[in-house]
Amino acid sequence: MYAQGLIGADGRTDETPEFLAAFKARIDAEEKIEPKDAMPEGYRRTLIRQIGQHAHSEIVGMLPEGNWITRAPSLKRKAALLAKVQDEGGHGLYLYAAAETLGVSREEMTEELLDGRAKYSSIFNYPTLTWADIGTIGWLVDGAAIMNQIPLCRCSFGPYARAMIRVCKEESFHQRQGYEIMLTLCRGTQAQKDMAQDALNRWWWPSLMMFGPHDADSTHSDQSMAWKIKRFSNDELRQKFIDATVPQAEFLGLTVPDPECKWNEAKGGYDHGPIDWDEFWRVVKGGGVMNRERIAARKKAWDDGAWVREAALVHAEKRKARKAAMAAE
Ligand code: FAQ
Repeated sequence: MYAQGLIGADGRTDETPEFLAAFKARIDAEEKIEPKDAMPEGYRRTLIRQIGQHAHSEIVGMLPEGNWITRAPSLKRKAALLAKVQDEGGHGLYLYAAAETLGVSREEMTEELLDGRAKYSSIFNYPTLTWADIGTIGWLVDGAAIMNQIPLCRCSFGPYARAMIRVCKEESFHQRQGYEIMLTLCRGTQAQKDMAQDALNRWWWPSLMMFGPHDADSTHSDQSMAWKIKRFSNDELRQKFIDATVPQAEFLGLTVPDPECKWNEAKGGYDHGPIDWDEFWRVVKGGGVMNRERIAARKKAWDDGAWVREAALVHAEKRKARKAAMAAE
């Protein structure tokens, strides 16, 4: 049986066993796959799904922190937060551009987000209630994002891998600014320390869920690892994150809200208690506290920006016509 694939100089590729074996050989040889290269349709679709969802996460991810820009406690904090939120917007744009090289438009991806066909990270459906939440997002959410994205710098698809290099550098600054907010709070008054602990209590488990379901329930991992899109499984990255983060919490004088979280000498890592996957799937399927508000905000931004997109298109058409007219003179 042949499956019809897109791409390739002629716009089509027959997915014969020989074609698939040749593609696999390129992957195994650590060659980068570029947009105009022949690729299996499943590879292309997996990348569009993952990069599109990643882009949506960056853009929706601006909302929880954007909520605190006007309330940041000092000018320095406001400037840093503003820069961070702008960085996330930039990440979304690189990622949409990387996905567009695979033959999907940003309009299509946005429509999929707005009508619920495309997901975005579960983490952004939780509310930011206090200033300590902003520190915790930088520390834990950007920390988890870095853990997941450093291996993506070695993803087999060139445009995604290259975009991740800059994204990871910026996420690293974000993580530090978050941790520094936490350090300041934890060295402050008892009330500030309590606020920091409360934020850690609310964000710890959702941060662990960012890595996706357990390996046994991860539908895409095996294929994505064979294609070297993913380099580590969800559970492997989650474990690395826990091992890196628990000592950071200890340094702050905070306690991770998991009584089963203990160092396990034999495995050389921390054990952890059970993750509430019912909560994860409820949030992913739209039942989180902020899902509706997040999508409503994205829809409003998309609708409000319609005139800008229309004007840009008309302007581009006019320029093209002017160029053609000049060339004909
Ligand atoms: N939330 O088979 P798997 C950031 C879905 S960026 C919602 O394991 P896969 C920066 C998954 O899509 C954060 N859905 O899937 C920032 C699939 O559903 P589908 C985003 C999730 O793709 C910081 C199903 O479950 N990062 O934070 C989640 O192999 C601060 C089965 O799962 C990325 O997107 C989830 N947490 O592995 C911004 C990184 N997890 O598509 C602002 C790139 C899983 O079949 C402020 N993505 N699902 O309908 C990845 O590495 C992967 O896509 C995973 C999931 C690891 C997220």
